[in-house]
Amino acid sequence: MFSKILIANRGEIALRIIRACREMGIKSVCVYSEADRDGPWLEQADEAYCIGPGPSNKSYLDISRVMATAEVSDVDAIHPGYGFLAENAHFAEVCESSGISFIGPSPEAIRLLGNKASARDLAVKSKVPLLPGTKELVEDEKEAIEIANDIGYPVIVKAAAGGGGRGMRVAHNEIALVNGYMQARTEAATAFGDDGVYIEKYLERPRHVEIQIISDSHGNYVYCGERDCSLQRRHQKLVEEAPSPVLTPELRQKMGETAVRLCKAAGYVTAGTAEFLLDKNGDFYFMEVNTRIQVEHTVSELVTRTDLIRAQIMAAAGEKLPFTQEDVEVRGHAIEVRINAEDPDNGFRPSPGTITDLFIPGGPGVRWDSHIKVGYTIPPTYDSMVAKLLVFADDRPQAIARMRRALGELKIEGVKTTTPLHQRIMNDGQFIKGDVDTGYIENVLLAK
Ligand code: MV4
Repeated sequence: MFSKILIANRGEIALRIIRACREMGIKSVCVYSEADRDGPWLEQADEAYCIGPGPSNKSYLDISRVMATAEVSDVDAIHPGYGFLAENAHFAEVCESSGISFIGPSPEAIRLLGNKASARDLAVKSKVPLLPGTKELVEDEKEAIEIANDIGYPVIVKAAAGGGGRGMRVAHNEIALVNGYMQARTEAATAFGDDGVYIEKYLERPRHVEIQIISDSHGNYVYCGERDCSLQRRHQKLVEEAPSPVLTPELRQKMGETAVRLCKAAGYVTAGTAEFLLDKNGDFYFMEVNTRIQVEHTVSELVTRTDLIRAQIMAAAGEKLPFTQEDVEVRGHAIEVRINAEDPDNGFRPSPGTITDLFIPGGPGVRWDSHIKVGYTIPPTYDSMVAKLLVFADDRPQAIARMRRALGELKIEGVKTTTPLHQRIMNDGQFIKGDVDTGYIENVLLAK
């Protein structure tokens, strides 16, 4: 097992990884930027080193600064968390060639699955259900029109190098397609330095259901149930829950086995998430694999009683997973809300600043994953998520009641947060019925 791990991240996920390390008897080393000098998570780490100025490209994304600290502090492994360098195949390669374990997938698996077109190709070969669409990249608008006529409108043009909703254009007719095709290519070239695009049939207002998988280098693959992440705004998730209100045990098993089949075909070892869209008929379609630990991994931890960060570390160290598929049953119901320092009444504008008062919810079935404390100044430099509030209960109605209670206890003064919006969601009739989809927040709740 490793004796020391460097955490190339910040905030709540840095603290989450520190906690796993401490429980495993592993020393933790944090790197941080000048904007994060007062980060409360740094006090919890065994060592912390400033590696540069606030802007991410001069600190958290600067591979040479991260690696120099890894060498000097003599760590065995690096945990990238999510965001920053987590899905950077080159970084994983640099770690490997420096004799430091990257706690994540191999560079080959990141490349294969990170490109949505090659992931789609692998899905076809692995008999994973997909929406009708292209087998190869679409080279010109004439070809785009032919494909769209073939599969029928509406269609969606997606950047192969994109993901998480970036570089997509929906088209309901030929004129929109010709425009969307060019826009998607231009946007992809600028954003990702790769203008490859593919086309798929567009599914209107699906549910977003993703499968958590974890595997080790001994060929053990386990799926840890699903998460329903349909409540999003502009591709930013607001609420995640497990199990999905609409999945049957049969469908869960089918989606789980599908996700495992795909990850096995990719030679994927570590935690990962296969994202699917689910339609009204209960048919599911593969979208993409997120080759990292995700923000909402916590929801799956609660319903499967696993520790996914611990499992990730064990897998990276060459050990066997501490559980098998037979051990992992989904029990009870978990809900997570993301508390962002944003003003929901003003277009979700970031609301950085100093926390002047704080009451953290607790009691039965409540989990608080956050790095904030009174007196801490949330910098404007990074993502606005400041806490994940989770509840766990026997069933969904009790989990919702518990979340209402926990949100009622929560007090964060000094900055605006998404807490009032979450109160509204937990009291919304349609959410309570479980009758929501990916368009719900923008088209229904915020339009009310
Ligand atoms: C789609 C889709 C409808 N049809 N693909 C957005 C994130 C990316 N992973 C896939 N996305 C979508 N792909 C087809 N063929 C609708 C979305 C989508 C969406 C997906 C999940 C959660 C929220 C969403 C919001 C808008 C669009």
